[in-house]
Amino acid sequence: MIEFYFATGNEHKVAEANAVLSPHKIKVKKLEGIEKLEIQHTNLEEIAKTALTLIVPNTDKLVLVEDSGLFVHELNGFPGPYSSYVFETLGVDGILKLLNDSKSRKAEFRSSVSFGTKGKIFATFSSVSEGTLTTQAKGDNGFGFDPIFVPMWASKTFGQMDLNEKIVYSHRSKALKKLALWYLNAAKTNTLEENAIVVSQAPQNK
Ligand code: ITT
Repeated sequence: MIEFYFATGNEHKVAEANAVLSPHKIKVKKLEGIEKLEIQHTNLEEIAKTALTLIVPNTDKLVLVEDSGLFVHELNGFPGPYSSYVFETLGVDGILKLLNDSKSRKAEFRSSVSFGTKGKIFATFSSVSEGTLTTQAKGDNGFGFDPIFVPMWASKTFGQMDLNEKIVYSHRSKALKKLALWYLNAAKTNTLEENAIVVSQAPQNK
């Protein structure tokens, strides 16, 4: 079993990553002892990469960082990269109120996963899950905006799905699958570092 370490404070993300990556013989553990710092930016990839940049100089573990958000079409993409803060302040009900009179209830979840180790960022993958927002919260599973999001081709919210159903549709599972397929191939062909971005170098002995 290969071990990846997920730098996150969100246990749901770790559980989702394990559900997606265990068929690929990858075990995901929460990275302990190194703080994850999140910059403000409009681009999720930049947020994930920058968070990883601050972690990889201090570890020899294979680390992944994920940044995600809910982008509501009628609200011009709000809350997007600010989803975590908006969930804490306005919550699910706040988003439903903002959408009260809207014609469109289209929304999408986006996810960016950045991966690296030992002062290098190896790769970053992004994915989207398109769907619609309900008029009321349904289901207690998952976290965040799960109770109001129905992914395209489904008839219930993420909040009404168990984890194995959610990962059929979720933005995070799609990005993690890209990571797994890339990693397994790159490890086999010895090309993990082919496009690596070096963020810190080991001190040189003089
Ligand atoms: P870490 O930063 O510690 O990884 P977090 O939960 O704060 O955990 P983000 O900064 O990526 O994660 O914030 C994403 C927010 O977007 C999250 O708090 C939810 O409100 C929402 N979100 C993202 N993915 C979601 C999902 O799969 N289901 C429900 N809400 C989600």
